[in-house]
Amino acid sequence: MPVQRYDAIIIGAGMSGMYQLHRLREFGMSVRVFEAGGDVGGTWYWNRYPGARFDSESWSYGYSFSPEVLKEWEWSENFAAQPETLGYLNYIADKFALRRDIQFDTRVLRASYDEAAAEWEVELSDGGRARARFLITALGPLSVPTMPSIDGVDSFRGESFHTGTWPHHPVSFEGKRVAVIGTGATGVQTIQEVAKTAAHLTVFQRRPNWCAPLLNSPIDAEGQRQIKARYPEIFAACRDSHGSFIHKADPRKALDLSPAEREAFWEKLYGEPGFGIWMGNFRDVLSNQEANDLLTDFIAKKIRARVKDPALAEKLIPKDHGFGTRRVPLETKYYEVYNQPNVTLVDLGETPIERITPTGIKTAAAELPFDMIIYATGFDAVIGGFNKLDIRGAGGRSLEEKWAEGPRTYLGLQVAGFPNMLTLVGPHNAATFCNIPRCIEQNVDWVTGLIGYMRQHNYTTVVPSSAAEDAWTAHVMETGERMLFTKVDSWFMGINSNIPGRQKRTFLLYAGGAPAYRERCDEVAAKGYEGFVFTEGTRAAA
Ligand code: NA7
Repeated sequence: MPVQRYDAIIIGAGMSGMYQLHRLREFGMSVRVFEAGGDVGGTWYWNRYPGARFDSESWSYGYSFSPEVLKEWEWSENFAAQPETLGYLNYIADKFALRRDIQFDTRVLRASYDEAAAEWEVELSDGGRARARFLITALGPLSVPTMPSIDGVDSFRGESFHTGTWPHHPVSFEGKRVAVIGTGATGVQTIQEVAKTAAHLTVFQRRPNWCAPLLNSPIDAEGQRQIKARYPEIFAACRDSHGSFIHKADPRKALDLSPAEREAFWEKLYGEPGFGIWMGNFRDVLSNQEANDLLTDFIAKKIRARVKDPALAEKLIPKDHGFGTRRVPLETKYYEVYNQPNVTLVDLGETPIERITPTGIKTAAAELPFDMIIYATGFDAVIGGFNKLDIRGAGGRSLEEKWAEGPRTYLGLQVAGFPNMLTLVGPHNAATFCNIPRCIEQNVDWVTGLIGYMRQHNYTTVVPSSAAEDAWTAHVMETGERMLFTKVDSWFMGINSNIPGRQKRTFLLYAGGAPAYRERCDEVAAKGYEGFVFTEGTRAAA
């Protein structure tokens, strides 16, 4: 097969890859997107599990770049379900005729930098190869599902699915004995849905998470009108908030208030939709242990009030971390599910799983028969997609080896030694801890600006200096240190019990907040891309 040649290769046709393709077309560049899935959508293409939906307000989640899209598209609910989001991304792909530049069902297996030609070459799962000056990774931070490292997983003879690779055909739970392993944000959404129809649902919980009410609702015609009128205000509010959600931290400190004042505020937040209780709380609750303990006690009381069996309630209350220090799953009657006669909780702390058998799951206490096992066991987060790719930079250096002790980047967008590779939503980038499309737009607009600048100046390559990379990495660690979530095991910290070597904490996100991150990116650009090194001239690039 002849080598295909482009100006830029984008890996992934999810929200970031789609928008990057759209923006690079402005330069008249030839761009090719390679996508492992059969269509656009990324996360929303793969995660079709029952109950999958936004925890972001729908109208704060969509792209903001097109006034026409904002006028045309209407979300049916304040927190839309996965089929609607996938429908939205299909509508975007149609509207901007994106598919003609996307090659589906094609996984990039390897990417290597050819220094002499100043080009990237990728090897594709269809046996083809492609070359381009720019390599833009749009891999998604949660795109490599991980199965549990439990003996016998392959031996089960019933139906079994990982939530992140859910089948396209309808799956019925009716009359079935279903097991769900995992109680993260995904497990919680799945459990609520499966409990409605399964003959019996058994939840295998290793560690509970702190969940809070989603309080979803439909959007009526008047609501649609108001949302459309308020879009500029909505996006301005997101721009201004730490995580780009419409929920902005309250400037007061919990510890400065009386218990009655605190409780009243928390009651209000607990009764409101979305992430307000996490992102819109007092400004010290995620950084000060004493403040966090008070909030944690408040949420524990709520759980005790909602679960009828007190012993069961205690099992559902996390004891190893405070509220908000891991990803908060938003729920719709999740705790009430455990009051149903067809639902059982197995606490793996008391009775660990010994193995999966051909007919079910054997714990330390019993052998339980199942018709279906659902693995909601999470992802090789943030760096998993990069490691899977086998990326080789200048001098053949492996990115996985470079990141063996944790990621090192400049602005979470580029890596020293990997010229012209740009990492959308990469590690140490604010987009990883964000109402993600808001930060995706910032990332893509910034990368587009950089490429435009290079074209203007006839620059062939861009790469960060080691000093810039060192300084950014130190800054990421320093901002992380202030937050309680860096003291707790979670995927934020690169912990994955199912992957050898991933038991040591290394901070994968950026905790300085989206506004500060955007300011820093803008400042770097305004100073002629300070910290980046360019080479001039036209080499044999596409
Ligand atoms: P998470 O948040 O990583 O949750 C995975 C869950 O699976 C969690 O409860 C784990 O328990 C559990 N798990 C993982 N491996 C095992 C084994 N071997 N045995 C038992 N239980 C296990 O992934 P999600 O998909 O829920 O959410 C990922 C993100 O997607 C989420 O934050 C949203 O932003 C969207 P643990 O807590 O590690 O003890």
